Amino acid sequence: MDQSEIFAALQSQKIETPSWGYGNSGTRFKTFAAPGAARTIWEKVDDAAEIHRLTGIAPSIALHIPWDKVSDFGELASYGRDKGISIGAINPNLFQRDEYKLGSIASPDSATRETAIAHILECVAIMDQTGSRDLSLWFADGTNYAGQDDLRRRKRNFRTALTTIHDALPAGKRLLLEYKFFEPSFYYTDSFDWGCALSHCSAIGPKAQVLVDLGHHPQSTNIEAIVAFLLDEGKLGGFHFNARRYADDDLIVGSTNPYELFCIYHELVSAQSAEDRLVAETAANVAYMIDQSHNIEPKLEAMLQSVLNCQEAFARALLVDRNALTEAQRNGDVLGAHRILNSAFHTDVRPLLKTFREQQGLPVDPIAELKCSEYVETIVRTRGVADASGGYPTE
Ligand code: PSV
Ligand code: MN
Repeated sequence: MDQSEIFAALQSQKIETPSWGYGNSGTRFKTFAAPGAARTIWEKVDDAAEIHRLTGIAPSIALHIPWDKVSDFGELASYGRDKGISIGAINPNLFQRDEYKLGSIASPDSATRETAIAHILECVAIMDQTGSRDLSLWFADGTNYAGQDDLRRRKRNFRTALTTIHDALPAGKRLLLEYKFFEPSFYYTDSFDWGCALSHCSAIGPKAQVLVDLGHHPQSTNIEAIVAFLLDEGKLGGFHFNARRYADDDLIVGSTNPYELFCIYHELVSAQSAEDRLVAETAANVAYMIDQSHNIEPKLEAMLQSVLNCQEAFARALLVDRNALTEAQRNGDVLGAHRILNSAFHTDVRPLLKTFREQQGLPVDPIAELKCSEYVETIVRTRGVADASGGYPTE
């Protein structure tokens, strides 16, 4: 790729930020209130717009319902539009009602399953008002003990509900099914891994695809291999980017896992130019979303750093000498092929990205620009310190 092709690719990159990454959040031990953290979805859209202003590649925000519920979603969409932000994936909340103690769509209780389906269908209606393409589904459903429930019955209920939802989706909309190997259930999870999610998505229809959250795998899982497999099946729908040390830790994407992120982008870049049309189309439609709630990090700086880390990983993947790599692979040159890939990974792309930003009229050093920006000073002054939960009550 020459520089103009690389710049065209960098210009087309998009990363969606999550509404839940802009408000106060914490661990089950403590939520530290961050000065200036967004208190409403309107303020979250403002923050997303600031991240987009600084990077030029974060033009949408994902919503979590009912956390981000408003009386008029059309108004929210037009508020975002005025600021250059569109409403991205809609994430129904299927884990915070008392009824969901034994699960939502896989619950043994049919009334609970109906409640969950009704909530998801409400989210499908919201997608229409916001212009969202993707319904992003994560289920906390599972069991804690062997024998607690009938696993095959749960699987069937899960599949039946997903089919109802899939069939209710208008043309052009997608259902993205997430998986997670444990937590909050510790014995069994109904959508427990990518194979399980793929099997459901293949069975229920063409509008269903798998969503890969980087935090949802056991240690050492080769996530780029999952990505390659799902791309080849035409079933990779999107990502929830983050990084992990132990489990679903919500760390900044690319902080603990820069090589993994690079290898993932490498698979995506090669799929984008695949001869197989299904693979190329699937790669072109992948939704790149961040799923992180920061606890001690400054909110906006953490989100900005996350977007920039994705940009760096993508830029490095664009530098891979694909012809040389293919030849080395065909010749069985094990380490030669490995070195070709790694030489792109080890390239310092910061000068390239600086030139790219200059050319795009974007801030050359987005972190420095944020740190001295009037925006941060204003939100700290006007929003103050919002209530945070999880600590000792104050007198
Ligand atoms: C669950 O760990 C998850 O990754 C799901 O994507 C949720 O939608 C998100 O976190 C926020 O709770
Ligand atoms: Mn997720």
